[in-house]
Amino acid sequence: MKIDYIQGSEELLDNALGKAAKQASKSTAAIRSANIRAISKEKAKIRFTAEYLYERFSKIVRMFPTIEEMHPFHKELISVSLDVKTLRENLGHMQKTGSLIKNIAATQIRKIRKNASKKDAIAMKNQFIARAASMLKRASPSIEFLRAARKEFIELPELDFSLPAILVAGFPNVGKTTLLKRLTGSEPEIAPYPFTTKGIKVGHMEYKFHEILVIDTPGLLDREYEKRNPVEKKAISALKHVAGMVLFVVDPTLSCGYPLKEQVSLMKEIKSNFKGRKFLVVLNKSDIASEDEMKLAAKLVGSCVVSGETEKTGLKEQVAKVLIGK
Ligand SMILES: Nc1nc2c(ncn2[C@@H]2O[C@H](COP(=O)(O)OP(=O)(O)OP(=O)(O)O)[C@@H](O)[C@H]2O)c(=O)[nH]1
Ligand SMILES: [Mg+2]
Repeated sequence: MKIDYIQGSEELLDNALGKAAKQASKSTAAIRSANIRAISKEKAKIRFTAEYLYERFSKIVRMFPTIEEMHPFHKELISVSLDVKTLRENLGHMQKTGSLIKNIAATQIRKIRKNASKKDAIAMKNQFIARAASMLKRASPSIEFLRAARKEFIELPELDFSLPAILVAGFPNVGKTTLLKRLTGSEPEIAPYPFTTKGIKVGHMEYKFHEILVIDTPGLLDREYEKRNPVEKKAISALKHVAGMVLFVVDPTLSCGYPLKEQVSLMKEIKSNFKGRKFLVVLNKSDIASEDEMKLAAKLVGSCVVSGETEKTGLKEQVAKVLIGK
């Protein structure tokens, strides 16, 4: 989702003042009388500063989508990462601040029009800037909230829900993202620590002229929904809202840092919670797993495919066959 960069409050004021000063000089340059020109310039500075700020604030409000109109999947991803009520309140605060600044500007300009001297006009403008600055300072926490919220919105995955999809799930650090890379050739972030993937990442895989989505999800621990962190909750949202096959990744070695028993327990839970889905288990890291580790894992998970750094088992074909059925 596209949302333009949002300036911080200080940057916003600096830009507003800079732009307004330029516009004010330009718009009053033709006035002959030096005194009238100077007074008009102060009025113009007030007007252009207020217009700039009002326009920016309104734009911020317009850029955020209406939560109610979003796809349920996106809606849920947003509500696990931020408080939607606070988002609404902060957007309301933006709109109000913009209008208030505009009103203060109108009052100050009216005062200058009542036969103010050049000195008075400068004082009125300074008063306006001081009030606008203090309002921006007060709006600063809202602006910061919205800057952080923007990051969550732009990270929302763009999905074509009509395409067949593979959801890659499993414990943290078991190699889910590596598998996305193996299946799609994309270059996602992979690292030897848990919770590297913090959002839903999508890759595309082609198989016999079928376009297939491969959706990488953050790692899940074997625990109840209420105890899960927001990053885990995003994975659950994907499983809930994307009607695809589940590719459950198991690390039979201990290199991920989580016992096989817990991984198998999570596997069973996901299988029973998302019944009716095609389900395939991948035993990953076969290149470093011992024969015993592979045997034990295979016994505990039942039917599965094998993957690893040096594995040439036609993983893509095996996975696609389960999904497409040919
Ligand atoms: N030897 C070996 N290492 C692997 C394999 N797959 C992944 N790894 C390593 O395991 C670590 C975790 O890999 P990721 O792909 O980031 O794992 P993930 O499941 O996406 O992790 P999170 O996003 O944190 O949940 C990295 O150091 C990878 O290089 C494999 O088949 N063999
Ligand atoms: Mg990952």
